[in-house]
Amino acid sequence: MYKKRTIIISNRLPIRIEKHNSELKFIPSEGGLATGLGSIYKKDNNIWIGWPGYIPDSEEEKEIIEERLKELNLIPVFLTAEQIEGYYEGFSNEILWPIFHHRLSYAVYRQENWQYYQEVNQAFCNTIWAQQLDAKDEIWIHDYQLMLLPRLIRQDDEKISIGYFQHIPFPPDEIFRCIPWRDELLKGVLGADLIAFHTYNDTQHFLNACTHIIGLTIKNNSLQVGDRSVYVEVYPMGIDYDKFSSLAESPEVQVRVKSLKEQYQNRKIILSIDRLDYSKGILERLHAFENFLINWPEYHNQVVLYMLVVPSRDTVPQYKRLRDEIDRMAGHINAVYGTNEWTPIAYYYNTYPVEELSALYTAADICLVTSLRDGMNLVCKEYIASKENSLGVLILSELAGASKELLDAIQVNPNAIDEISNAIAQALQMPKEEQRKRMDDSIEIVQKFNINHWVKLFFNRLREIKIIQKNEMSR
Ligand code: GDG
Repeated sequence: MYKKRTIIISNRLPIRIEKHNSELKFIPSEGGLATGLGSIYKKDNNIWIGWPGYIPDSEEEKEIIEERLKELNLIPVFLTAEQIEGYYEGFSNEILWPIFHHRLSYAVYRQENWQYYQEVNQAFCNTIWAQQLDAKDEIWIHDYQLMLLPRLIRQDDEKISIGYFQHIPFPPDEIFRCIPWRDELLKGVLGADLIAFHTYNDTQHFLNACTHIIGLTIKNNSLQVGDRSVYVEVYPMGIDYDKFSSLAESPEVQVRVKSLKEQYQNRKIILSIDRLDYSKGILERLHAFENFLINWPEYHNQVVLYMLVVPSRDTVPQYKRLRDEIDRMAGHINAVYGTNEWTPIAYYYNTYPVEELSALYTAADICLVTSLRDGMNLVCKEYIASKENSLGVLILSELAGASKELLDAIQVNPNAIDEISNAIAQALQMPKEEQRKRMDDSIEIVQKFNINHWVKLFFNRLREIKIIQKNEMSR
């Protein structure tokens, strides 16, 4: 009897390939998604398909990579430098990312990048079909780089199970309408049986786009796409709770926490960690911190803003400009408010091992998340998971998906500079008992709705939907 397979597809494989002295190294990704889906793709004949993030320099090297990845249940889609520029940097990151994060003026519409986007989505589809799929197989596609893929797969198989999860927000339909290729993008995603987002608002925006832009109707809680029912639902992603809570208690991390506290001489540590991205509100945070220093001079020399910015997309012009602006602002604040004894901002543009992140989370008195738009934001959940045995306060943007779950955080509007600086003062003055109570309530949520729970719920529902669809067809 045929054993059904589960196939995960995302732009990037959960691995990084590096070449040192002509030797290839395969470094597994530690990201939440890789961990959560690890128990699935590594099992039986299941696989994960994606770009390996590496361009082989010969056919021979390509074959070696394919062989090595196959042993790990990973199947690569090799892309050329032009394809990466057009499909990934050009279309995904210069059209979809800004539009989906409400930055219309940042979008750069180029017809040739649309061609690349279609070409690469087709290349993913070809790789999938080369695996000789069966109608019983299940496919889970991740994120906005692959919006056309569900339909491409569906065209060849009416029955196969397809789920699509979008990790970034879906914008209101009038914003989405700005994209010249919006109809094709919507129809592409609608090849899936279950389309999921982090928040209820995202699902509503997607449904509005489908009804207002391409005239679909909704019946029995599902979109009617030809004679198929397509379900659009909310699945807020969680983190690997146990990993972060146990890391925080590990001797190695505890030693580092102690040294961080000593280094900052018991000043209160305000922590922020983000990829370099204009959606994360890094400049707004710096303005708010400066405002805080102006309005609460009694906290001079008592706090430090530890700001870790992780390098990302810095070949894209807006990201490069943003980086320059952050450098300038952080330098300005340190120069104007700093003294011989005290540097207000410890700013690092770097990537750290997860143990270092854990030490920062554990040591931090405040975690400051000021995203202008964020699908979910996992950093704030990782902070909470690190706080079983230490105190801390989360200040969270109400425009991050996580704000819908973490109601015990101090929630702020990231555009309201005064509100953020007041929130910093409120967090610093919060009594210990209140900190503990709020943190314990948040821990309960982050622990329960963890990454494994998310994966399980999604697959259970996808299976349920296939049964509903089958019953509808036989009626
Ligand atoms: C997208 C959506 C959504 C960060 N620096 C280092 C490092 N990280 C890890 C964090 C965290 C992850 O990166 C960042 O996740 P976020 O959720 O905050 O943000 P995006 O990268 O924008 O992710 C977002 C997410 O997808 C999931 O659906 O929540 O809204 O934009 O896990 O720990 N990890 C290591 N070193 C670093 O320096 N090892």
